[in-house]
Amino acid sequence: MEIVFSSRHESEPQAWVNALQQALPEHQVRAWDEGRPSGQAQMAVVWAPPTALFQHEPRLTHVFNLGAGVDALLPLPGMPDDITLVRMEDGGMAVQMAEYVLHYLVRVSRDLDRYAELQAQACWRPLPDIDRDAWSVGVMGAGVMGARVAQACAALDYPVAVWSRSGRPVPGAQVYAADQLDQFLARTRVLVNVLPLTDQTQGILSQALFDQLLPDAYLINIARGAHLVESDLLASLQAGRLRGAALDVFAQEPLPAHHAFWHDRRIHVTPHVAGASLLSLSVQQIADKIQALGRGEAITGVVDRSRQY
Ligand code: NDP
Ligand code: OXD
Repeated sequence: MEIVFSSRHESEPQAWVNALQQALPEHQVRAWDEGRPSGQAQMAVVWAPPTALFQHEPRLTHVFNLGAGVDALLPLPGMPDDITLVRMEDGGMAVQMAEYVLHYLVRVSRDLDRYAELQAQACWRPLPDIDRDAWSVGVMGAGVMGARVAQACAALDYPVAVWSRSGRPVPGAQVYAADQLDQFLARTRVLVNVLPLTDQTQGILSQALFDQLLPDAYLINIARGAHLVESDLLASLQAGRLRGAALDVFAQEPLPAHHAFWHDRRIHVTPHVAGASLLSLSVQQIADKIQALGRGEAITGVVDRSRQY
């Protein structure tokens, strides 16, 4: 079987091709070349592939996405409905997402930015002790990423709740189902978004939602930029409704140099790096799934196109 690799974001695609080939010696793996398509590929491993892939490779049955989110893949024109889309499940990302959230949670709840300011003035001034109960964390999304994030926060004794479509349980966290969003928000001070981007979740991080959080709230968005209504975040910060935000994802990436987020001291910006899929773990996962399919077994991580995740 021929397997093609196509990633617009990968600086070293050959490293992925080599690793996939090593893990799947019984198949032929090659970097997809728009100028020289074979038309014989049955499976593709991709991140933001060109639409020409689907025009020139009509035998594709499975597409493996190198990321967890398939929001950029689903709308690609020309992708046949009968291709099975398989997303990355963890691939080393979940622990990085948990680290990212813990970093900003601890930073805000332990006044670490204020200590940095005090150091600049050579000022030795202990601030009040943490009241951990006042730092309730609410995680939107209880999937692979959300569950790991919630458990990491719970392990540091922060009060944690998760909100998801089905109300899926997460050990150590209070669980809220889709119709309990109001109750979830009313007990949340640090809001973490790890939802997939779908028609239902686009623009969910809005002023109306921020207004329901506990006072002096903080936002951590590590899912997708289009979840956030950017002007509502700025208005909520201005109104003192939110105290700050850590943002890893943006409506436009790279974030334009003139964007207000770069220059607002209450906002921490990172360039979509909260969780990167790691080569060895990702390749092993994809190879295991391709081998399972070869044995006629079912695999996990298949995208439900009607739900868009
Ligand atoms: P999963 O599919 O494992 O989990 C998604 C969760 O969101 C599930 O709990 C699901 O509910 C819930 N959900 C989906 N739609 C809704 C809705 N309308 N209302 C309430 N809950 C909903 O995804 P992952 O955890 O693997 O990844 C989540 C997202 O994180 C990705 O889609 C991607 O956008 C982002 N991401 C960002 C990265 C970065 O570097 N910044 C890295 C990796 C991921 P249910 O459990 O009921 O299905
Ligand atoms: C992903 C991402 O969805 O890296 O995996 O954003």
